Parts: sequence; C-alpha cells; structure tokens
Amino acid sequence: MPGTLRFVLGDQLSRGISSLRGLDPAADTVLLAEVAAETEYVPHHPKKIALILAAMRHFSAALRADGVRVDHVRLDDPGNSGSFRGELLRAVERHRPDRVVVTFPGEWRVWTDMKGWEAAAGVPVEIRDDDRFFCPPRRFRAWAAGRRQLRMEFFYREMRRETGLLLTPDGEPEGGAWNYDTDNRKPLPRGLEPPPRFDVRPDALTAEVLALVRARFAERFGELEPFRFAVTAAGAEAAFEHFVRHALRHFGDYQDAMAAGQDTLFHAVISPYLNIGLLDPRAVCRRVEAEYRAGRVPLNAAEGFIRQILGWREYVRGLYWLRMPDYAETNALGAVRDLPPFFWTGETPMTCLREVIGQTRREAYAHHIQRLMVTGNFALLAGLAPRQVEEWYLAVYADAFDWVELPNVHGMVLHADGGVMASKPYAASGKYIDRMSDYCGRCRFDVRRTTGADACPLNFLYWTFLMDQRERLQGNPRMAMIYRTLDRMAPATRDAVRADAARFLAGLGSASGPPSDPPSDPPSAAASPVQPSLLEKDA
Ligand code: FAD
Ligand code: DLZ
Ligand code: SF4
Repeated sequence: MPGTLRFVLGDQLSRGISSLRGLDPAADTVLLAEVAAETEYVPHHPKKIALILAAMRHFSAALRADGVRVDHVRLDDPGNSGSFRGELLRAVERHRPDRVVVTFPGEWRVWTDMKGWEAAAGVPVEIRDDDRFFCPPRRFRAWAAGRRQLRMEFFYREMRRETGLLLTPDGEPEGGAWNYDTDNRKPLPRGLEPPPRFDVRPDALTAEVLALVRARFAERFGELEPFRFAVTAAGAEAAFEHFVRHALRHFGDYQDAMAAGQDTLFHAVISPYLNIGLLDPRAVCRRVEAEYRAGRVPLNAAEGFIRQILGWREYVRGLYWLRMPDYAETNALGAVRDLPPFFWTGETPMTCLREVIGQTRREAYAHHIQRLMVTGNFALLAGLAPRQVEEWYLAVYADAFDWVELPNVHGMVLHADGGVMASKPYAASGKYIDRMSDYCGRCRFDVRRTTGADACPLNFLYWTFLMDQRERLQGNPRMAMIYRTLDRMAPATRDAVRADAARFLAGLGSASGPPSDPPSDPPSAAASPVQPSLLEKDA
C-alpha cells in the first residue's frame, strides 16, 4: 500500500516536527538526505557540517529504533544527486508514495525551490508550518502591520504577554520592568572563573561522520577537531542543563563581557541545538523561568536569557519572512569594500579580531558581543560589502542559517537595512572593547590613541565612519551627542584621523573567499589557555 513520504531537512531534527505528525509506521517512509548542495552553498565550517550530518544520522537511528522506516541518503552514497530536489525525485521513484509531507524550510533559497517540488515530483506535496517557534510568520506580519518602526522591545513585550513568561499573576512583568538590559553590561571581575565547558565525546556514528568531513572538507576554514558538540536531543538537553546549573546565574551580569582565551564565559552555547531542532525553545524558556521562580537565579539572568530567545530569536525570524527577498538586497550605507583576507586567516595584529576569528576557527562559535562588537563593528566601520560579510557569518558559525544570520548581520551589524532593525548603527571605538574585555592590554596598538602609527585602528575608523556617514546619521537624535563631540575635534585632528583611516584601509587587501589551503595556526592559539572541559559520553 503506498504511504506518505515524509521529508525531514537537516535543521528539522525534532521528533515533534510537523512533517512527522500522523506518521503511520506501517505505510510511511521518512526521508533524510545528505546532499552536496547544502554543504556547498557557502563554505561551511567543518564542525558545522559534522554537527548537522552526525545529528541527522543519530535522528535516523532513533527513528529506526522506534520501528519507523527511514530512507537515509548519505553524502557519499553512489547515485546521490547532490540536491534536495534530486533526492526527493529519486525517493519518489523508489517508494511511489501517494503524497509527500515536508515542513516549511528555514531559508528563502530552499523555500523558492520547495514551491516547485510538487510539479517536479508529480505527487501532491504538503508543506506544513514550522510550529517550533513561538511566533508564526503571519502573526509577526499582523504585529508589524501599520507600525512605523519594528522595534524588538515592543514585539518582545507582546510575546511575554502572549506566553505568560515572567509575568505576575495580574499580568505585569516580574520585578516591575520588562527589560533588565542595563544590568547586563558588567565587565568580568578578576577571580570569577567561568564554568568548564560541557563537552560530548564522539561515538562511533559521529566518528564516521568526522572521517567523511575530514576527507571531503579539509581545505575549509575551521578546525574539525576536537569535536565536542552534542548530536542528539538527549545530549543537547544535558548541555543545556549544564548551563542552567553552572552559568545561568551569571548570564545576566556578564552577557556582554569578553576575555582572551575564554570562548564561552557564561553563555549557553545552545544556538546550534535550537536551530537544528535538538532543543525546544519553549522548554528552554520554561526551564529558565522555573529556576527564577525557585529563587536559584536572579531576575536579570532569567529575563536576559528569555529575552534572547523569546524576543530576539523570534523577532529576527519574523523580520526575515516579512521582508525577504528584498531585505537582503539593500545597502543603505553604500558599503563596498572587499572582506580582508584576515577574516579567513586570523592573521592580524589587532588582538580583538585575532582572538575572535581564532576562536571562531577553532570552535565555530563566538558569543553575541564578539560577533556584534568585534568582527561586526570592524565590518561596519571599514565599510565591508554586506554580501561578503553575510557569507562569512553564514559559513563560519555552527548555528548559522539564513533566517537568523541575515537579519543579525545585514540589519543589526551593518545597518544595511537603513534602520529597519536597529534605530542606530552599533558603531563603537576601541574604548568599548577596552571596557568590556582584556584584549587591549595584549594588543600592539594603544587604545587610548586616536591618531598615529600606534593608534587603535578602531578609533580612527570610528571617527572617519561618523564623518563619512554624517548626512545619513546626524539627524538621528540618538547620535546627536557623538556628533557634537566630533564637531569639537580640532580640524587638524580630524584630518589626521582621516589620513590614518585611509592608509589603514588601503593596506587591508581583499579576499572574496576562504583560502584554498588549510590555514596556519591562529597566532593567539598558543597563548590562549584552553578552557577545562567535562567529557560526557554521547547521550
Ligand atoms: P546565549 O548568549 O547563551 O543566548 C541564548 C540564546 O538566545 C541563543 O542560543 C540564541 O538562540 C538566542 N539569541 C541570542 N541573541 C540572538 C539574536 N540576536 N538573534 C537570534 N537569536 C539570539 N544566532 C544564531 O543562532 N545563528 C546565527 O547565524 C547568528 N548570527 C549572528 C550574527 C551576528 C553578527 C550577531 C550579532 C548575532 C548572531 N546570532 C546568531 C545571535 C547570537 O550571537 C547567537 O545566537 C549566540 O551567540 C549563540 O550563542 P549561545 O547559544 O551561547 O547564546
Ligand atoms: C547546513 C546543512 C548542511 C551542511 N548539510 C545538509 C544536508 O546534507 N542535508 C540537509 O537536509 N540539510 C543540510 N543542512 C541544513 C540545510 O541547509 C537546511 O535544512 C536548509 O537550509 C533549510 O533551512
Ligand atoms: Fe582591538 Fe584596538 Fe583594543 Fe587592539 S587596542 S585589541 S585593535 S580595540
């Protein structure tokens, strides 16, 4: 009897995914397809490819163990067509289903293709909503309708009201305020040690994937090993529990702090798991709320964390589906400079950038402020072309999918959307990095100097950026004070700032893609103490 073919994509690895609902184990087949096109649309970090392929194989194994018929196409299977569409067509040939069921994808690129699957396959293709998110795209559209500005803060308040998260019984925000962001900006105090990382030891199935990735993607930017991501739902839940027990209480206070050699500090490192379906955002938020209600973590930690998931994560997804495909095309600040080669090598004397890029290469991870205020701030100030910066972020982070990467980079970091997402660019001089990290003390540049050979490049780039963008930015009330400071600067200093910026930018060079040979060791790796780790068997 022909049944339903249920196609599960690599970022849909949730047992509750809509495409699996109503599954009849006696008649249906679940399809998973490892395909070259998905490994190649950007030069993904090897750890990201390994995470997704290993998680897909574990997902298939768990379904099979529950008696479900799974057709899992491996990347190196003979005859693999290399694309989602090709694998769907081949699977339809093999199984002759009476219909196909799939869940709405996470990327515009895939959505455009998916709309043609029914005609190509010659069987009905049902595309179901992805209801793993709090806010469906149509709900976001309704919220956005008629608003002049789409500010995350107001969206977040509605989500709090709608879910009841961190509300008092009479519907008011816990503690009397919606947002404790101002309590989340402390630099790291001396003597406060972050908890050890939660690491998972690769099992035999993951080891097979590591061998495949090692053989096939060795030339990519990024170190494959040590590979310590969880690849199952149980492993991801254990990683999240580790965060709740050991780091959550400090998450609020030190959310924006950075320290050389400390990759994760008090962050959760769960975005890859949320984004591929191993963790459920609702369960994660409820768990954190419960910690607050039990008196085990302060409100600024619980609220700060829930805001990231219920607020930012949902908001960027809503914005993506509201504004695509035009959103990706804007370039409001006219940024056209090529991405400098050091983004792919980490070889730069600027310690802040070297640390973050080096860590990214090792771990496929950097926390939010590192992405926003180090690599992101540099890209903004140097006027790097949005498309190239977006490709870099999409490639190098294990959690990067277009729906979440694009608004963060295009809107929040580069202000290329002209202010749809953020009311002003997050531009900063070296002073910010110095306040929030220990990078500057280890740098050959002097963060207190604005001009001259030893001056911190972020300082002269910052003032030059403000001068160059004056026409667009000076009318913004939130920028008024900084333009008054600029206007008090002596004309000779302004000239020197411009000259230093021009000299620096001329020396950057360009790279339109990653190096084709394996890059050398990051200069900072030897100097960076490696965080101690907990090794647990893959759950
Ligand atoms: P924590 O700091 O512990 O935060 C908890 C969770 O909140 C995260 O796991 C994540 O799911 C969510 N979150 C926090 N901030 C954001 C945000 N701005 N947008 C969406 N979710 C958020 N996140 C991605 O998941 N994928 C990306 O490709 C991505 N690209 C980014 C690019 C730039 C330039 C910037 C500034 C941010 C980007 N983010 C992205 C958001 C954020 O940096 C990561 O979600 C976070 O660093 C993941 O680490 P964590 O799990 O330790 O997060
Ligand atoms: C990112 C990725 C990679 C590297 N490989 C695969 C794959 O082989 N098979 C698969 O189903 N998904 C993969 N993915 C995730 C997809 O790119 C993702 O599912 C789509 O972009 C839709 O969001
Ligand atoms: Fe970065 Fe400037 Fe500090 Fe060096 S001095 S680490 S370049 S902010």
